[in-house]
Amino acid sequence: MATLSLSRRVRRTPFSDGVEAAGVKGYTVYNRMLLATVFRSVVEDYRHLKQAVQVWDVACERQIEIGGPNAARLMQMLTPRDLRDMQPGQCCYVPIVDETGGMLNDPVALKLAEDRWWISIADSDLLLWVKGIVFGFRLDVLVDEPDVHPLAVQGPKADKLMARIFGDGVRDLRFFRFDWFDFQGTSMVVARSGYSKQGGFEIYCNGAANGMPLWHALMEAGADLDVHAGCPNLIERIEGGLLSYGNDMTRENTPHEAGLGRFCSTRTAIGCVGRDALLRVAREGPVQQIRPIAIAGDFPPCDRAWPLMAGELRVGQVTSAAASPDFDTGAAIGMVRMTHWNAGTALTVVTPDGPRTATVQDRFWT
Ligand code: THG
Repeated sequence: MATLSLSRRVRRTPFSDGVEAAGVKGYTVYNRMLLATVFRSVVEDYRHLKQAVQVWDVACERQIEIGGPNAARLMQMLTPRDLRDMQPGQCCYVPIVDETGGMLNDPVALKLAEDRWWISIADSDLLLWVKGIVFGFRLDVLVDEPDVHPLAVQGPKADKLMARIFGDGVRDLRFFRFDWFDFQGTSMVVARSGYSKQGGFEIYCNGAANGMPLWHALMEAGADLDVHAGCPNLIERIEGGLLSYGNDMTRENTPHEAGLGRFCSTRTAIGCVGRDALLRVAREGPVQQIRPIAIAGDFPPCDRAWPLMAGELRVGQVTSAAASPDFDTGAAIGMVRMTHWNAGTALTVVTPDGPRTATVQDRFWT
């Protein structure tokens, strides 16, 4: 395979030196920034993630800071999730939709204060949409990218490692809650969250200059815990049903199609720009939806949508797939039309290496 040429348009992160020194073997580009995809091998990384602790450079989860008197109003314009009960110190997974109800992003929102929020974005230029809304509605807020860089600490030994750096207080954090903790004199947000089902934290590293000191501190403190550099793991995230924006859903899909209806409360999300469109689709129900799919036999890496067929009829597509060692199956995420989305339905997925049997599952593999 050819290599991907780097340039200034593909940004390094404050942790890139550490990622390179740890022997990164593959990258993708996410929000125009480097994101590692493999260190030892995807399978070795997967096994290690499930039994030890990893430090992930996820600085590509760029932050959008929204500050000012209209901050809460703006946030509710962006998402069909009802944010009225959200408290400072809480994280929320929030589908972001346009005026047609199409998904623009699926970030984690952090409420720092009534008038100050961060949006920790997936891979799309959400900043431009937010700035357009602010200008068009003449909102009284400032929008920018703060000097804040997420570093995830994931795996069963994450609590132990994090307590050594930030103190036992981190152990008391509940899922999707955050608080401020000191690192070498700088206060940083630490949340119990992250893009794996193995448990762990995300440190919102305050100041790029603190990036490598934080990286080294975690690596040194975790030596006896077998800490290793890692990254979001393809196999583990598919097993767990964690969606990837741009792969598993795009602007063509509503949150309901993406299976994110449980994060929408469209009726009470007053002010959401996609509210009318979503009220319509929520009443009718989606005609296609994300499903876990088991694929029999081997298959190549999934770098494009693979058609899902019922005989001659195209009834959906597979958008993420990987062989699962622990569940001894091909694990995949697909979008399936309602006529064929019931668990147990046997379909054919057309991979570049040929057709394979694909069976709709009733749940993901966790
Ligand atoms: N953490 C932070 N920012 C992010 C991601 C992250 N931005 C980009 C991307 N990931 C956004 N997508 C997701 C997808 C899933 C989850 C978080 C961000 C997630 N989902 C849990 C689940 O589905 O089990 C829990 C959701 C809930 O119950 O609220 O964690 O990972 N900072």
